[in-house]
Amino acid sequence: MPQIVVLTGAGISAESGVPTFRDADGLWEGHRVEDVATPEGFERDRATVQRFYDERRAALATVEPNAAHRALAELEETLGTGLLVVTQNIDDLHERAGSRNVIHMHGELLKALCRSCGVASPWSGTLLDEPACPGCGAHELRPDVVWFGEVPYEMDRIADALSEASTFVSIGTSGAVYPAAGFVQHARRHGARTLELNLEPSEGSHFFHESRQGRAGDLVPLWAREVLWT
Ligand code: BJW
Repeated sequence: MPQIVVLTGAGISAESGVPTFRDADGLWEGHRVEDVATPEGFERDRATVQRFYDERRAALATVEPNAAHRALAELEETLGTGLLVVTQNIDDLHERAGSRNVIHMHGELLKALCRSCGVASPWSGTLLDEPACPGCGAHELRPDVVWFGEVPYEMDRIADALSEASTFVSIGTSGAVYPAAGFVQHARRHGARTLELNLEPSEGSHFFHESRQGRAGDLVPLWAREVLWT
Protein backbone atom coordinates (compact mmCIF):
# COMPACT_ATOMS: atom_id res chain seq x y z
CA MET A 1 0.00 0.00 0.00
CA PRO A 2 1.33 3.50 -0.83
CA GLN A 3 2.39 5.81 2.00
CA ILE A 4 1.86 8.85 -0.19
CA VAL A 5 -1.18 9.38 -2.40
CA VAL A 6 -0.98 12.30 -4.82
CA LEU A 7 -4.11 13.56 -6.57
CA THR A 8 -3.44 15.62 -9.70
CA GLY A 9 -5.73 17.83 -11.78
CA ALA A 10 -5.54 19.99 -14.86
CA GLY A 11 -3.28 22.56 -13.13
CA ILE A 12 -0.30 20.16 -13.18
CA SER A 13 -0.41 20.03 -16.99
CA ALA A 14 -1.09 23.77 -17.47
CA GLU A 15 2.61 24.67 -17.74
CA SER A 16 2.94 22.02 -20.47
CA GLY A 17 0.38 23.97 -22.50
CA VAL A 18 -2.66 21.75 -21.81
CA PRO A 19 -5.64 24.02 -21.02
CA THR A 20 -7.40 23.64 -17.66
CA PHE A 21 -11.21 23.51 -17.46
CA ARG A 22 -12.41 26.32 -15.25
CA ASP A 23 -9.73 29.02 -15.63
CA ALA A 24 -10.13 31.89 -18.10
CA ASP A 25 -9.39 30.48 -21.58
CA GLY A 26 -10.08 27.05 -20.11
CA LEU A 27 -11.64 24.14 -22.00
CA TRP A 28 -15.15 24.97 -20.87
CA GLU A 29 -14.93 28.41 -22.43
CA GLY A 30 -16.84 28.14 -25.68
CA HIS A 31 -18.34 24.79 -24.62
CA ARG A 32 -21.24 23.95 -22.34
CA VAL A 33 -20.16 21.21 -19.92
CA GLU A 34 -23.44 19.40 -20.42
CA ASP A 35 -22.82 19.32 -24.20
CA VAL A 36 -19.31 17.82 -24.20
CA ALA A 37 -18.90 16.06 -20.84
CA THR A 38 -22.10 14.11 -20.26
CA PRO A 39 -23.48 10.90 -21.81
CA GLU A 40 -26.64 12.88 -22.69
CA GLY A 41 -24.57 15.44 -24.62
CA PHE A 42 -22.93 12.58 -26.56
CA GLU A 43 -26.33 11.09 -27.45
CA ARG A 44 -27.58 14.51 -28.63
CA ASP A 45 -24.59 15.45 -30.80
CA ARG A 46 -21.90 12.83 -31.23
CA ALA A 47 -19.97 14.81 -33.85
CA THR A 48 -19.39 17.81 -31.56
CA VAL A 49 -18.18 15.59 -28.71
CA GLN A 50 -15.95 13.43 -30.94
CA ARG A 51 -14.44 16.59 -32.49
CA PHE A 52 -13.81 18.10 -29.00
CA TYR A 53 -11.83 15.01 -27.94
CA ASP A 54 -10.19 14.43 -31.36
CA GLU A 55 -8.74 17.94 -31.18
CA ARG A 56 -7.47 17.41 -27.63
CA ARG A 57 -5.95 14.02 -28.63
CA ALA A 58 -4.12 15.64 -31.56
CA ALA A 59 -2.89 18.49 -29.33
CA LEU A 60 -1.39 15.95 -26.92
CA ALA A 61 1.28 15.13 -29.50
CA THR A 62 2.52 18.74 -29.34
CA VAL A 63 3.11 18.98 -25.55
CA GLU A 64 5.71 17.60 -23.15
CA PRO A 65 5.76 16.78 -19.41
CA ASN A 66 6.94 19.64 -17.19
CA ALA A 67 9.03 19.90 -14.01
CA ALA A 68 6.07 18.87 -11.81
CA HIS A 69 5.42 15.63 -13.72
CA ARG A 70 9.15 14.87 -13.70
CA ALA A 71 9.48 15.51 -9.95
CA LEU A 72 6.73 12.97 -9.22
CA ALA A 73 8.35 10.41 -11.52
CA GLU A 74 11.72 10.94 -9.78
CA LEU A 75 10.06 10.53 -6.38
CA GLU A 76 8.60 7.21 -7.55
CA GLU A 77 12.12 6.06 -8.49
CA THR A 78 13.00 6.26 -4.77
CA LEU A 79 9.67 5.36 -3.14
CA GLY A 80 8.51 2.75 -5.67
CA THR A 81 4.99 1.57 -4.86
CA GLY A 82 5.10 3.80 -1.76
CA LEU A 83 3.86 6.58 -4.06
CA LEU A 84 0.55 6.40 -5.92
CA VAL A 85 -0.51 9.10 -8.37
CA VAL A 86 -4.26 9.32 -8.86
CA THR A 87 -4.88 11.68 -11.75
CA GLN A 88 -8.09 13.26 -12.95
CA ASN A 89 -6.26 14.13 -16.16
CA ILE A 90 -6.80 12.19 -19.34
CA ASP A 91 -3.43 13.18 -20.83
CA ASP A 92 -0.43 10.82 -20.66
CA LEU A 93 2.10 13.31 -19.27
CA HIS A 94 2.69 11.44 -15.99
CA GLU A 95 3.58 8.28 -17.92
CA ARG A 96 5.76 10.18 -20.39
CA ALA A 97 7.67 11.70 -17.45
CA GLY A 98 8.31 8.15 -16.17
CA SER A 99 5.59 7.54 -13.53
CA ARG A 100 4.31 3.97 -13.54
CA ASN A 101 2.06 3.77 -10.48
CA VAL A 102 -0.74 5.94 -11.92
CA ILE A 103 -4.52 5.61 -11.80
CA HIS A 104 -6.47 7.58 -14.43
CA MET A 105 -9.73 7.95 -12.53
CA HIS A 106 -11.37 9.98 -15.35
CA GLY A 107 -10.06 7.76 -18.15
CA GLU A 108 -7.50 8.28 -20.90
CA LEU A 109 -7.56 10.31 -24.09
CA LEU A 110 -5.38 7.70 -25.81
CA LYS A 111 -7.98 4.95 -25.43
CA ALA A 112 -11.31 4.38 -27.19
CA LEU A 113 -14.15 2.56 -25.46
CA CYS A 114 -16.49 0.38 -27.50
CA ARG A 115 -20.13 0.91 -26.51
CA SER A 116 -20.95 -2.47 -28.05
CA CYS A 117 -18.39 -4.90 -26.53
CA GLY A 118 -17.16 -2.71 -23.64
CA VAL A 119 -13.47 -3.15 -24.51
CA ALA A 120 -11.10 -0.16 -24.26
CA SER A 121 -8.44 -0.12 -27.01
CA PRO A 122 -5.33 2.04 -27.37
CA TRP A 123 -6.26 4.92 -29.73
CA SER A 124 -4.16 7.71 -31.21
CA GLY A 125 -6.29 8.63 -34.24
CA THR A 126 -9.68 10.27 -34.64
CA LEU A 127 -13.15 9.01 -33.70
CA LEU A 128 -15.28 11.54 -35.62
CA ASP A 129 -15.05 9.28 -38.70
CA GLU A 130 -16.67 6.44 -36.69
CA PRO A 131 -13.97 3.78 -37.14
CA ALA A 132 -14.56 0.11 -36.28
CA CYS A 133 -13.73 -1.31 -32.85
CA PRO A 134 -10.50 -3.40 -33.15
CA GLY A 135 -12.14 -6.04 -30.91
CA CYS A 136 -15.66 -6.58 -32.31
CA GLY A 137 -15.88 -4.47 -35.47
CA ALA A 138 -18.84 -2.36 -34.28
CA HIS A 139 -18.77 1.34 -35.17
CA GLU A 140 -19.60 2.37 -31.62
CA LEU A 141 -16.39 3.88 -30.29
CA ARG A 142 -16.37 6.80 -27.82
CA PRO A 143 -13.50 8.42 -25.92
CA ASP A 144 -12.60 6.30 -22.87
CA VAL A 145 -13.24 9.18 -20.48
CA VAL A 146 -15.54 9.58 -17.46
CA TRP A 147 -18.31 12.11 -17.96
CA PHE A 148 -20.61 13.64 -15.34
CA GLY A 149 -23.04 11.02 -14.07
CA GLU A 150 -20.63 8.14 -14.80
CA VAL A 151 -18.62 6.29 -12.16
CA PRO A 152 -14.87 7.06 -12.11
CA TYR A 153 -12.41 4.19 -12.58
CA GLU A 154 -10.77 2.14 -9.79
CA MET A 155 -12.71 3.75 -6.92
CA ASP A 156 -12.18 0.73 -4.60
CA ARG A 157 -8.41 0.77 -5.11
CA ILE A 158 -8.33 4.53 -4.55
CA ALA A 159 -10.42 4.31 -1.37
CA ASP A 160 -8.10 1.60 0.04
CA ALA A 161 -5.02 3.69 -0.77
CA LEU A 162 -6.52 6.83 0.84
CA SER A 163 -7.37 4.86 3.96
CA GLU A 164 -3.79 3.58 4.34
CA ALA A 165 -1.84 6.71 3.29
CA SER A 166 0.17 8.73 5.79
CA THR A 167 0.30 11.70 3.38
CA PHE A 168 -2.21 12.99 0.85
CA VAL A 169 -1.19 15.74 -1.58
CA SER A 170 -3.54 17.46 -4.01
CA ILE A 171 -1.92 19.26 -6.96
CA GLY A 172 -3.52 21.62 -9.49
CA THR A 173 -7.19 20.87 -9.02
CA SER A 174 -10.05 23.28 -8.29
CA GLY A 175 -11.82 20.82 -5.97
CA ALA A 176 -15.05 21.41 -7.89
CA VAL A 177 -15.69 17.83 -8.99
CA TYR A 178 -16.62 14.83 -6.83
CA PRO A 179 -15.63 12.21 -5.82
CA ALA A 180 -12.05 13.55 -6.20
CA ALA A 181 -12.92 16.70 -4.21
CA GLY A 182 -13.79 14.47 -1.23
CA PHE A 183 -10.50 12.56 -1.14
CA VAL A 184 -8.90 15.03 1.29
CA GLN A 185 -11.61 14.41 3.89
CA HIS A 186 -11.39 10.64 3.39
CA ALA A 187 -7.61 10.65 3.84
CA ARG A 188 -7.80 12.98 6.87
CA ARG A 189 -10.43 10.84 8.58
CA HIS A 190 -7.98 7.94 8.31
CA GLY A 191 -5.08 9.91 9.81
CA ALA A 192 -3.19 11.26 6.79
CA ARG A 193 -1.36 14.58 6.79
CA THR A 194 -2.90 16.60 3.93
CA LEU A 195 -1.27 19.21 1.69
CA GLU A 196 -2.59 21.27 -1.20
CA LEU A 197 -0.31 22.68 -3.95
CA ASN A 198 -2.28 24.97 -6.26
CA LEU A 199 -2.06 28.31 -8.03
CA GLU A 200 -4.80 29.64 -5.75
CA PRO A 201 -6.76 28.23 -2.80
CA SER A 202 -9.17 25.59 -4.14
CA GLU A 203 -12.83 25.31 -3.14
CA GLY A 204 -11.84 22.79 -0.46
CA SER A 205 -8.64 24.49 0.76
CA HIS A 206 -9.91 24.67 4.33
CA PHE A 207 -10.01 20.86 4.51
CA PHE A 208 -6.20 20.61 4.19
CA HIS A 209 -3.69 20.83 7.03
CA GLU A 210 -1.56 23.02 4.78
CA SER A 211 -2.11 24.87 1.51
CA ARG A 212 0.70 26.35 -0.60
CA GLN A 213 0.04 28.67 -3.52
CA GLY A 214 2.16 28.83 -6.65
CA ARG A 215 2.90 27.12 -9.94
CA ALA A 216 3.06 23.34 -9.88
CA GLY A 217 6.37 23.47 -11.77
CA ASP A 218 7.89 25.34 -8.80
CA LEU A 219 6.03 23.82 -5.85
CA VAL A 220 6.11 20.12 -6.72
CA PRO A 221 9.91 19.78 -7.13
CA LEU A 222 10.37 21.65 -3.81
CA TRP A 223 7.92 19.38 -2.01
CA ALA A 224 9.49 16.25 -3.57
CA ARG A 225 12.90 17.35 -2.25
CA GLU A 226 11.41 17.81 1.22
CA VAL A 227 10.09 14.23 1.12
CA LEU A 228 13.48 12.85 0.11
CA TRP A 229 15.36 14.83 2.77
CA THR A 230 13.12 13.94 5.72
C1 BJW B 1 -2.66 25.52 -11.38
C2 BJW B 1 -1.84 25.94 -12.43
C3 BJW B 1 -0.45 25.77 -12.28
C4 BJW B 1 -3.90 26.36 -12.96
N1 BJW B 1 0.04 25.22 -11.17
N2 BJW B 1 -2.16 24.99 -10.28
C5 BJW B 1 -23.65 17.76 -6.06
C6 BJW B 1 -22.76 17.61 -5.00
C7 BJW B 1 -21.70 16.71 -5.07
C8 BJW B 1 -21.51 15.94 -6.21
C9 BJW B 1 -22.39 16.08 -7.25
C10 BJW B 1 -23.44 16.98 -7.18
N3 BJW B 1 -24.13 16.91 -8.35
C11 BJW B 1 -23.52 16.01 -9.15
C12 BJW B 1 -22.46 15.50 -8.49
C13 BJW B 1 -21.48 14.50 -8.99
C14 BJW B 1 -20.61 15.04 -10.11
C15 BJW B 1 -19.98 16.36 -9.66
O1 BJW B 1 -18.96 16.42 -9.03
N4 BJW B 1 -20.56 17.48 -10.09
C16 BJW B 1 -20.05 18.80 -9.71
C17 BJW B 1 -20.32 19.77 -10.83
C18 BJW B 1 -20.67 19.21 -8.38
N5 BJW B 1 -19.58 14.04 -10.31
C19 BJW B 1 -19.76 13.03 -11.14
O2 BJW B 1 -20.75 12.91 -11.83
C20 BJW B 1 -18.66 11.98 -11.15
N6 BJW B 1 -19.22 10.69 -10.95
C21 BJW B 1 -19.80 10.36 -9.80
O3 BJW B 1 -19.90 11.11 -8.85
O4 BJW B 1 -20.25 9.05 -9.79
C22 BJW B 1 -20.90 8.58 -8.60
C23 BJW B 1 -20.00 7.65 -7.85
C24 BJW B 1 -18.76 8.10 -7.42
C25 BJW B 1 -17.92 7.26 -6.72
C26 BJW B 1 -18.33 5.97 -6.41
C27 BJW B 1 -19.56 5.53 -6.84
C28 BJW B 1 -20.40 6.39 -7.56
C29 BJW B 1 -17.93 11.98 -12.49
C30 BJW B 1 -17.13 13.22 -12.70
C31 BJW B 1 -16.49 13.20 -14.08
C32 BJW B 1 -15.71 14.47 -14.37
N7 BJW B 1 -15.29 14.45 -15.73
C33 BJW B 1 -14.47 15.53 -16.23
C34 BJW B 1 -14.27 15.33 -17.76
C35 BJW B 1 -13.30 14.16 -18.01
C36 BJW B 1 -12.93 14.03 -19.44
C37 BJW B 1 -12.24 15.28 -19.95
O5 BJW B 1 -11.09 15.58 -19.57
O6 BJW B 1 -12.85 15.96 -20.79
O7 BJW B 1 -13.18 15.53 -15.57
S1 BJW B 1 -15.09 17.18 -15.88
C38 BJW B 1 -13.50 17.93 -15.61
O8 BJW B 1 -13.37 18.37 -14.24
C39 BJW B 1 -12.48 16.79 -15.80
C40 BJW B 1 -11.50 17.07 -14.70
O9 BJW B 1 -10.76 15.89 -14.40
C41 BJW B 1 -12.38 17.53 -13.58
C42 BJW B 1 -11.68 18.33 -12.50
O10 BJW B 1 -11.12 19.51 -13.04
P1 BJW B 1 -9.72 20.03 -12.49
O11 BJW B 1 -8.66 19.07 -12.86
O12 BJW B 1 -9.85 20.35 -11.06
O13 BJW B 1 -9.50 21.35 -13.39
P2 BJW B 1 -9.99 22.84 -13.10
O14 BJW B 1 -9.83 23.58 -14.36
O15 BJW B 1 -11.31 22.88 -12.46
O16 BJW B 1 -8.94 23.39 -12.03
C43 BJW B 1 -7.57 23.60 -12.33
C44 BJW B 1 -6.88 24.15 -11.10
O17 BJW B 1 -5.50 24.24 -11.37
C45 BJW B 1 -7.36 25.56 -10.70
O18 BJW B 1 -7.62 25.59 -9.30
C46 BJW B 1 -6.17 26.45 -11.06
O19 BJW B 1 -6.02 27.54 -10.17
C47 BJW B 1 -5.02 25.50 -10.93
N8 BJW B 1 -3.86 25.83 -11.77
N9 BJW B 1 -2.55 26.50 -13.43
C48 BJW B 1 -0.77 24.86 -10.19
N10 BJW B 1 0.49 26.20 -13.26
